[in-house]
Amino acid sequence: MTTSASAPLRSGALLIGGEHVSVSSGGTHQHIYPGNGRCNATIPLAGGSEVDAAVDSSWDAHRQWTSYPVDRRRDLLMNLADAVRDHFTELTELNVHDFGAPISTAGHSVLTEQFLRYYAGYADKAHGSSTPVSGAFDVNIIEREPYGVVGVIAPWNGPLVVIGAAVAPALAAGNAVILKPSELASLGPLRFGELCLEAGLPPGLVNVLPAGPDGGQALVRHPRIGKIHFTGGQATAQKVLQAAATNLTPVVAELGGKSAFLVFADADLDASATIAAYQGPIVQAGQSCACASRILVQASVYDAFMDKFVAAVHAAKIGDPMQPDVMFGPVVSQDATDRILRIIDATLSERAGELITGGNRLGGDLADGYYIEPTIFGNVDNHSALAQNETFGPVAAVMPFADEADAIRLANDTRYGLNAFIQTSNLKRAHSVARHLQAGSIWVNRHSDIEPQGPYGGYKQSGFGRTGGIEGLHEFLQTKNIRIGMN
Ligand code: TXE
Repeated sequence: MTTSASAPLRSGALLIGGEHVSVSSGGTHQHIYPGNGRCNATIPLAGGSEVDAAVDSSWDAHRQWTSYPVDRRRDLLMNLADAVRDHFTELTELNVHDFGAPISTAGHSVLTEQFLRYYAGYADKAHGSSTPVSGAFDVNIIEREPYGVVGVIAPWNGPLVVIGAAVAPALAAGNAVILKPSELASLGPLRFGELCLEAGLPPGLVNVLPAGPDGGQALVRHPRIGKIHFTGGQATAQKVLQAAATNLTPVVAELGGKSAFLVFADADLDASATIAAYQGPIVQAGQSCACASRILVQASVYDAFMDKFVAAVHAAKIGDPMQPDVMFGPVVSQDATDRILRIIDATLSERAGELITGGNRLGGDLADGYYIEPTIFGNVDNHSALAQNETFGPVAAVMPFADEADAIRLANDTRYGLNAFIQTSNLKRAHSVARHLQAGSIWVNRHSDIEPQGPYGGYKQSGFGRTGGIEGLHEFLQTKNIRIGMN
């Protein structure tokens, strides 16, 4: 079976100053559709010269943007939210074409719209304050000012989410944005850039520069970039921070995780199994920063939970991401396929866990796509590579714990700290355990659900800085203190 979305060949582009650029100095990327392994787009990649042009264009647009009254900026961001809403179907399908997310869970632009509306509301409220000072008649004013031009580097697995979480607050704070999507997922971001123009934002206020590592480095190193907002993996974040050191450019880092999903004996095991399946190997085939990749189960209910968990994972329909009833789709690329199968093989050869289900690449009708069976390992050693490294694929590591203290110890025994999940009917325990978990976002009796109202970000090596909430706005404002002598 070839997937029904044997995606039509599209041409990508850069968007600089409101103009499409299809010939660039960074080469091109032949984009492969993960559902059938065939090229569905040719993407021009930005190099240093396109970054320079985008920076010039962005500073011009920033000056124009900050000349607008704040209520006009607010209204234009609301217009953009309306445009995103009105193009939901198109943006969802572009998500599928970009990285093979099943269309049933690819409606990320709903979040883009939510973040745009939330931060539009701040556009005319991102104010400073004043404070009394020792000189009785002096005036002391605390201003909050935009950086000017900021760079937003997005991962392939959720560019529209990152656009909402980072581009929306940056614009509301008065900045212009150079958005660098991953070369693996730039069709949706490019369409977003076009919608910015259609909504009436100044050309160049949101420039879209698909690029690989070289273009990304050129952006980070550029001396006229005020701040970098990076979302991606730890290894890349280290390269970004090294490049940012060139000009001491501040960075926000939203990175990966190895999130623990705790199931206590008093939890609703049916609900816990369903949430763990969804949050673990199923959604986006485990390719989510919020993936519950370590499932810790109280020993007394371990077997009962495992039976339910396996059944819930097997209940997810596997197939063509464009089919609305499909819940489980391909991983993003051949490289990802090879990397994940290596992790499975190493776990087996090291005897780091018992293979309960899965472990193979799917063939037959799906052989042309990058499909790996949802895989569960049981009784996993928490010090194993499987338990300590982000797999970013459909592989769950399940292990037992004795009691609350043991659960907290195991959950925190990781270099990451992005999310943690607690399943229990005892909310005193939930609150106490949540206080002891070293993670930026704790979810109790539910799956993760990023919303603009709650700040999201990592502890430890899952990053620093926050998206969402007033914290997310302040990431794009600098503080200036002005004291006026009046004596
Ligand atoms: O990341 P990569 P991917 C994390 C997720 C996983 C990773 C997957 O946990 O670790 O993102 O996304 C660009 N200089 N999150 O594979 O490879 C690259 O082109 C500058 C966490 O895309 O790190 C892409 O645009 N840029 C998140 C971006 O960096 C460089 C939620 C990320 O690439 C570069 C979603 C370089 N040297 C995913 N090399 C959260 N915490 O919210 C590559 N890039």
